Amino acid sequence: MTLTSLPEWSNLRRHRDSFAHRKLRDLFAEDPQRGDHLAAEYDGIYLDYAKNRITRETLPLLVALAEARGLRSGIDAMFSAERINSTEGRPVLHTALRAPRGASVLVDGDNVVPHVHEVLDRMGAFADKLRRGSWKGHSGRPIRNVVNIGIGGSDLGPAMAYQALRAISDPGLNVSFVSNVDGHDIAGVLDGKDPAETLFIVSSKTFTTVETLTNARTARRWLLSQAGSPSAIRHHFVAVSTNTVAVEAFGIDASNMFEFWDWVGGRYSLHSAIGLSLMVAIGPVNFREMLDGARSIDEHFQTAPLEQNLPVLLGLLGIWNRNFLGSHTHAVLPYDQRLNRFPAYLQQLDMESNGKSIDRDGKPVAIDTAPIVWGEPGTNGQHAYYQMLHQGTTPVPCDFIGVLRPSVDLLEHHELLMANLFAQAEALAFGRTLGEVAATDNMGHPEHRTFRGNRPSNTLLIPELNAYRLGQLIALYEHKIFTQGWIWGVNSFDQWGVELGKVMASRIADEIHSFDGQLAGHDSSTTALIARYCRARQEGILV
Ligand code: G6Q
Repeated sequence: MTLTSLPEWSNLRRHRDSFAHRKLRDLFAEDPQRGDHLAAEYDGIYLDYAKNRITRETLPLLVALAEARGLRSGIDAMFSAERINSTEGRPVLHTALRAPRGASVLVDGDNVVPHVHEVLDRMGAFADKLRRGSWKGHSGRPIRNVVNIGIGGSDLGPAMAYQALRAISDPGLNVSFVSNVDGHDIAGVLDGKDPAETLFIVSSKTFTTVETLTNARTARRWLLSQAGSPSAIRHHFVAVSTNTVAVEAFGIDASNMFEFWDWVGGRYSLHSAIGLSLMVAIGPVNFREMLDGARSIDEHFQTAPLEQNLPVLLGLLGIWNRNFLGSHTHAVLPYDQRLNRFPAYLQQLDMESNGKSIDRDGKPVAIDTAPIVWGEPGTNGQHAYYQMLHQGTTPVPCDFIGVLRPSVDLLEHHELLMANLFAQAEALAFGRTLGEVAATDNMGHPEHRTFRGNRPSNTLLIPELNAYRLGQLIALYEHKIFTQGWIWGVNSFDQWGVELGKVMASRIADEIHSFDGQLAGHDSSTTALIARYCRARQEGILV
């Protein structure tokens, strides 16, 4: 049966229509305990979802939909290594990356957990050596700069987590990330660094990604321009990949390679060796705490009843907002500057996973799938796009994320920060009526100073931001996305749109390279653009 022909789907539509005229204001007024009832908590994470446009009847109906779509068996299928990534014929096992030593997850009869821990141990030994200063560069000096070269899933996770956990990072090591093929990226990172003290971690699952290989070749030339002999490479380059042959072909010794596996999707790979740069920064103990945090949510996702299951709740509320209330976008608003890359990280995780319009059976989907995910840390966004959140024509469901205890001793700042978070969620939900405006001021133009309210949000509160809590947050959203993808019936674990992008530019790059005034085979707009660029190049306008 298709999703929209399920009785559970129709029940939800009827339910929506039954209270469409009631606003969040009314719902709160009718149910004074709403804030306590529409909330859930697990292992320190508190989720308030009372400011969604739901009643107490909504959740059971959403859970019934999840059950009708076999969410429970989908979760079991993922954890037990069934090949749920059907278009690539692979299991989906980022959860095995945080399984404890001694656990068993079988892929083709082979327990992958010992391999996971073997690589984690090698990563730990390497990270310790770097952090102690006993890994030396070609001239015998210790490494002070670590540069991760990778893109997409091989960049966003470690870069986001490094920002989040800088407070516990080794101050003696300068960790940077290069992703863009735009030379300004690597040039900016290399500027002022000494090759003799710099180590590159080339992170690429496939080791064929043109951006990463181009940056890695530039880094190699930069090193060799000082070091001279290619024998220096082994002191300054390590690789993280599934592709040993390509790593060796690049000139990196297999003993300097940290492996992961094709059952780890790029955007789900932070907890694999792709997290090596992060582990170097925060140390192996903290890295394992991040895995522990993620495992805590994995266990919760597997075992908690659906109506108390945090990732399931987030997923179901997302479906409610997307499919029943027609929201096109979803804002992630961390009220914590350390999480400033978290929205970008989630953007990939969510939009690359569920940005699909063909279902698992190869048929076009009949519903909207992934919303546009975006966001910025508060309070900065308040002085920019929140205007539209409050008074624009398109309601945007928001996730506010707050951290109870900051890691800097500036209480005045933190209290203002948290006050702003609470105030924004409240203002979005309740708005401000004409009567309220008139009662509080008479500055004129009262109609411009009213706010319709009724704008939904979740608020997540975590006790502090450390490696464990970050691991929890990551797994929470990973499983939220799984929940939605499973119910929508899409494969959340392939990315053919990304693959397309990887091959599209190469033909034009060749044409630019051998441009002789003639271009064939493109539309008139593309031809004019390429020709304009090539002429600028010929005229020496480009440096
Ligand atoms: C992630 C995507 C994509 C990928 C990058 C880098 O799920 O597949 O973002 O991570 O394209 O790929 P490589 O790691 O193979 O270089």
